[in-house]
Amino acid sequence: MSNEPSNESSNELARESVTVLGLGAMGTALAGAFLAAGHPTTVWNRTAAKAEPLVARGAVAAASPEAAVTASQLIVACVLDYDTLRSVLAGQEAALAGRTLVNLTSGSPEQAREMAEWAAGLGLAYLDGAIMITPPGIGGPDATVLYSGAPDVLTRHHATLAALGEPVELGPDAGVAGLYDAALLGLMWSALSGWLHGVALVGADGVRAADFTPVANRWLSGAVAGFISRYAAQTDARSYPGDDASLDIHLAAMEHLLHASHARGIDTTLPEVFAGHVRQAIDAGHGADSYARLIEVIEK
Ligand code: FVH
Repeated sequence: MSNEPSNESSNELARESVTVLGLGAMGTALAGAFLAAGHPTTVWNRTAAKAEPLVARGAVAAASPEAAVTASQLIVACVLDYDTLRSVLAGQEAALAGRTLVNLTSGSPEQAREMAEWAAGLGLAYLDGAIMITPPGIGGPDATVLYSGAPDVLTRHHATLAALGEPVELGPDAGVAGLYDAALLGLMWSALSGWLHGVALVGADGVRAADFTPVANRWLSGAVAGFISRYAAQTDARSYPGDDASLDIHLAAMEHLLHASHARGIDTTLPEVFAGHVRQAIDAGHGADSYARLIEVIEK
């Protein structure tokens, strides 16, 4: 019998160790994904009992942040906020030097840049990240994680971090992942509230959300995604030819939506917001331009 390791055990040997700091809903999902991908995983959480289900799956529970930090070269953190992470890492500066911290805690671009500066002072490689999915989706096909910061970190740890979701690299400025996060969440809330407005509107006439939603999703992922791509080019060029649909046409359609909503007693706050933007642009003489013209209203 050969002494050579099988392919499977060589792969096991190749999987790097990782430490996860924070076992809330998200940290637990992250640690679970690393375990599922075969990474030796050390975990630490303020409330130690949350580590137990992961230990049952093969994780090692560290008794202190210091033990967690020294267990792996790669440390992935996901706690409440940046202040919490700084408090967890306080006193670990010597242990952190020479390691890599991937911070998937949500925060502002400014907090990320400050954290990157702090890490640079310690000789700690720092990558900031933003998770664009909820915990049950981690490791699944719709999971995307945005990263920005130390350029070589994602390259070195790509295979490990890919266990969480598709890694998207956004360059060396640690603040950019958080900036995209805020922008994309704004987009998500606009879409969700727009969809709920639609559900309320059709629901008032007896249509179920389950019947409306496939039509809404087809519209969003096809035509609306296409409008966005077209208007991205116009926005960058600061030129908004209204050759597909002018703001005058949009406002007329918005008046129909407002009328239908009023007639059914539905809250009109949301359509009033975008109708307000369109009216401002039309009042400034841009009624023949495309919807992309509103960037100049929004930017002020
Ligand atoms: N859940 C989600 O869908 C979103 C998706 C996008 C990214 N966010 C961000 O992820 C961070 C953690 O979110 P979470 O959902 O895991 O939150 P919780 O389940 O509430 O867990 C919070 C963890 O933070 C620990 N923690 C809180 N305060 C302290 C402290 N003073 N010292 C040490 N640890 C602390 C908490 O520990 P414990 O309460 O279990 O002892 C949890 O581990 C967050 O930035 C989201 O915005 C999630």
